[in-house]
Amino acid sequence: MRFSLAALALANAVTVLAAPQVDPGRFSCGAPEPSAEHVAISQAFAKDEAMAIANGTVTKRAVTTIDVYFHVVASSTAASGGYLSDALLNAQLDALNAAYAPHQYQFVLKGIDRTVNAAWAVDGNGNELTMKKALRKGTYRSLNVYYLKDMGSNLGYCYFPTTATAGSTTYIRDGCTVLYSTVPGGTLANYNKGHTTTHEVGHWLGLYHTFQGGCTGSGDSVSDTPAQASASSGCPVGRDSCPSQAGVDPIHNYMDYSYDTCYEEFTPGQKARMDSYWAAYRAGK
Ligand SMILES: [Ca+2]
Ligand SMILES: [Zn+2]
Repeated sequence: MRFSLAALALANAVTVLAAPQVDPGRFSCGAPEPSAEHVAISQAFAKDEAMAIANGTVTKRAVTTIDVYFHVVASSTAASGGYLSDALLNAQLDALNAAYAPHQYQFVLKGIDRTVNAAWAVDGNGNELTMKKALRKGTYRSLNVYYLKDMGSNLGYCYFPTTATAGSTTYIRDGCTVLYSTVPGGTLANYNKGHTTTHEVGHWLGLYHTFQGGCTGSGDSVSDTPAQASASSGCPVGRDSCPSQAGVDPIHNYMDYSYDTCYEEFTPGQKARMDSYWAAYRAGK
């Protein structure tokens, strides 16, 4: 992860003063570093998933349908203020569905709302919970995505599934915050095919970055994503940042940091992990 939660808060505190622009050459995700406890849960899932494969007892799932609420939080009603149109948001939904359809996840758009609030439209200045208290819809199995005008140096962040009591801070905070210009047809070059949202929703479904943990140890706790020393940038075909480990870097994986046009897949192991987290933490909630 590029940012710990504390570092993220600090970076964003600086953002308020300096307002650095996103480096268009670089993807950057602000999802929090998974806790040791969360990694232990992923490791336990990994064991169960491997055993199910070995025993031939993998549960065949029907399509999982996920209700989605898109919240546009803009600084003005101008397109340049982040005021996304229905057409752009529908294109975003299509991109998300195209990425997840091979893994039996379907996203159904339940609502779009738009808020013009210059303070809320800038991430990291202490308004996250207030904004989400006002806007969040559905339950813990519903996906809420907040499209903001200004995310500082990040393109997005999202929270991992965990135990969350309705009404708690953890519950209210749940969801994804994404830079408005990353939607298909958006203005952010190289990252405007909608897959920042695809990447962030991967976190929401329990996935870590493919470069989590670097070359050694349990990495991202998924056995079929090759170990990776650090995030990729662009589309570096053949990159092999852990030469002593099997496989080249998974640069085409949605959980790396590649260009949108370079992203192609989740692995069967990641699909199994999303299913494990969904069943344990979000289904029926
Ligand atoms: Ca791995
Ligand atoms: Zn990420």
